Amino acid sequence: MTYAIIAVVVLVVIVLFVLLSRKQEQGEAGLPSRRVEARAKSVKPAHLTPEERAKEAEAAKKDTARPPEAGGRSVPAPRAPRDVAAMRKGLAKARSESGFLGRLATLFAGKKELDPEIADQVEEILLSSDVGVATTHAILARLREGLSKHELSSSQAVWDALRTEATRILEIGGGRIQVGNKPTVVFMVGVNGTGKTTTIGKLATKFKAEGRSVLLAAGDTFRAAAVQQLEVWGKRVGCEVVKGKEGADPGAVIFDAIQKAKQSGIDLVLADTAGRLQTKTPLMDELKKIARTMQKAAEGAPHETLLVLDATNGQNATSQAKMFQEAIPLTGIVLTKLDGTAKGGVILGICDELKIPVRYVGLGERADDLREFIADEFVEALFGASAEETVAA
Ligand SMILES: Nc1nc2c(ncn2[C@@H]2O[C@H](COP(=O)(O)OP(=O)(O)OP(=O)(O)O)[C@@H](O)[C@H]2O)c(=O)[nH]1
Ligand SMILES: [Mg+2]
Repeated sequence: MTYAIIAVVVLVVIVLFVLLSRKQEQGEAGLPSRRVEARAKSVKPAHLTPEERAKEAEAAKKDTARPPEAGGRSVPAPRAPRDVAAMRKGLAKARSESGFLGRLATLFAGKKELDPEIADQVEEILLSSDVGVATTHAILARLREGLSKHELSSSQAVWDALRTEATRILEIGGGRIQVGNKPTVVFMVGVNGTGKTTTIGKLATKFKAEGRSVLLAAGDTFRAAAVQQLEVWGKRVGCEVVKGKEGADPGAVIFDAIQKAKQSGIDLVLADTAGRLQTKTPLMDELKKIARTMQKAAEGAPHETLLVLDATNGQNATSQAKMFQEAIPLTGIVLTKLDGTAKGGVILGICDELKIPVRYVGLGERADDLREFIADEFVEALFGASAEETVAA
């Protein structure tokens, strides 16, 4: 009898022990957010080398864009995505006092109470920064809604809302060319002077540095200078340039280039085209014809059709994008000369209205002034505080 009681007690203790340990496991599993939070807290901001810090400090001197302070509280800068410093330096004009972001920052700086007219003032800045009417109104509708519901009660909240909107608009894909096919054929199009040939040189530099073989096709056969410009890049980067006689059929030149690339096992063909034709053929018809010839040379070619737009053209760049999009299927945009404009809002309008992803942005004339477009990095470079500002805050 005594043994039976002891056996029952031991059994009860074992069952209780098993039940308790299970509950504990469930309890831990039920707190994922706390664990994520703890992990997030332990993530340190990306470490900057002394060189990068010096660069940031230099850029920050001319720089006025920074998140405002909410009621005197300094706001920690979000974790920096990779190499924001270089992007920020290229966007210095947009962040300057008279620039797109600089003007927005000035509007909010040091304000504890929000002016009821703030939405109108934001609207004026967005419109005059080439964001475009439709996109400005879409952003403003959300902002006004938040303000009327008192969800956006501080300048920091409005700033954050604007930043979130920018990220939402820009996160439609984009980023680098995928070199899947051999050869991957990239067709560069755009009106004259936007930076097609320069971008080809920059792209060739980038891909050669990654160990890819690159061939350049001189599809702008209408000007001898255009071929020479490409040859200079070819020499500099160390890749072959396939060209025809002046006035030759651009499609035929690009066809030859693709054939050559196939025979030599080249990874990437970058095909240049004219932005303005000296013949009677309209530009869009000529480009459609070249694309058809490319298809005959390699299956699926062109694998990328990149429209090169000059950011300093403002709203004209948006009209060009619409025009090209109607004529040929575009796979992405390269937005050049962002370093040369204080506006820079055109990128928001294009992504929002046309939904064409941005693959690269041009931030200068040098070979390494082409940056792969990453929405997070771009938004951080525009809206985020630089290292110096964060230290000062
Ligand atoms: N500041 C700055 N200048 C650039 C950028 N990209 C190109 N450029 C300059 O813009 C000018 C025109 O560039 P090109 O590459 O010749 O333009 P394109 O589209 O080939 O012109 P066409 O052949 O006439 O159609 C050159 O002086 C380039 O150095 C950039 O991102 N920033
Ligand atoms: Mg050119």
